[in-house]
Amino acid sequence: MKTLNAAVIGTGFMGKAHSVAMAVVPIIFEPSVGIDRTVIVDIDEAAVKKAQVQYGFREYATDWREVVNRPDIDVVVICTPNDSHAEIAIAAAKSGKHVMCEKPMALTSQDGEKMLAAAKQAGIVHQLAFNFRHSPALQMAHRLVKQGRIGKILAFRGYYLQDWSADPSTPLSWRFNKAKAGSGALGDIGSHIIDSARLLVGEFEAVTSVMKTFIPERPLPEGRFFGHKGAASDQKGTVDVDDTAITMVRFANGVHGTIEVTRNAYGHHNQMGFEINGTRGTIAFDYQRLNELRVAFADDPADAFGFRTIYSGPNQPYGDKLWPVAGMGQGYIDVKSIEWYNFLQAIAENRPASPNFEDGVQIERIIDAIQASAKSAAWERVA
Ligand code: SOE
Repeated sequence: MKTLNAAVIGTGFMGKAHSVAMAVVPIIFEPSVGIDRTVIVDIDEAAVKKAQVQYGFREYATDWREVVNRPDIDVVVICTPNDSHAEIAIAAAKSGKHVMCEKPMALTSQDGEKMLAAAKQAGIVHQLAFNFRHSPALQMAHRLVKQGRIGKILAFRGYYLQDWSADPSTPLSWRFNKAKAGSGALGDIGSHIIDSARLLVGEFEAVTSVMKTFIPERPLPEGRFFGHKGAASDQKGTVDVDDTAITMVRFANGVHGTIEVTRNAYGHHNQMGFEINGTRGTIAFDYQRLNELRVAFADDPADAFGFRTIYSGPNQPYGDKLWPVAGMGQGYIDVKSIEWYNFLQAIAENRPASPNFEDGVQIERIIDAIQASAKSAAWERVA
């Protein structure tokens, strides 16, 4: 069996998550190609030396440019802040490497289009790390929708609520800086629920939105800081991105929906979810209970009518490879390893991965339309 050599760029939360998934994916899923944790890259030498040992890489490096041009590297995994995604992905594609890129794809849809063009020209396999869509229960929801179990879709009610930035003393990381992040809650977490909405309901036609920054200034971090919480200095800096975006959506197939995102909702730690109402039932998913799907069907018996919970397990896509009994529970790394299995199979079978840079560009266009609508206070069509 062929083994691909991977370079992971970035040692933060996502560098770690991808490294763990790459370590477990061969054991859980037996993909048709292997993956070797060859080199990990970060400009901070102390951090990358530590990560090399902790995450199990053969080598470390501090210059991504050298690494993406190495002939022995097959796959580049981009886990850096958003402003460097385009440059790294384009260089990696030009050098013929397959690319797994963290979300949101880029700072603008124009940058996303350049990444897509480079990937297409090079004929590489490209995937965007919208990991939540791979949650087994969410995949079950997708299957039920496709089977017509809830009839014709009437409405989609989506949300992604977090609370790590609700505290004004949370330091000003790159996630609060437009030049580095592109947008705030909208791109960071809104992109995930937009991805799920496109998967479950279909393409967006037009949006109308309000956006707001609740906390316009934050303390600057003490030292290098990439995380969600951390030490703050006594100097302050300006937040120039949104803390919330509330959007009404008109899908191309006529369905109406709403999407609310914020990182300032105390009590909601990582609550990505949705409810879909159809002519024959309702499906509800909430990532904080990621093994569960709440369903209510019009043909349920009258004496047991209302929501009930079904559990993901061997019955869901890829479930036979995971744990033997429904309700045993899947978690964050199971989902991340499903993402890796999909990517490796796409490479092995020489076919497009999903979701890929085409999806990423369309999500960036939706983000552009949401931002335009928040300015114009009108409905904006999605390009
Ligand atoms: C921060 O809001 C964040 O780390 C996102 O960037 C991730 O995409 C999400 O998985 C968890 O929260």
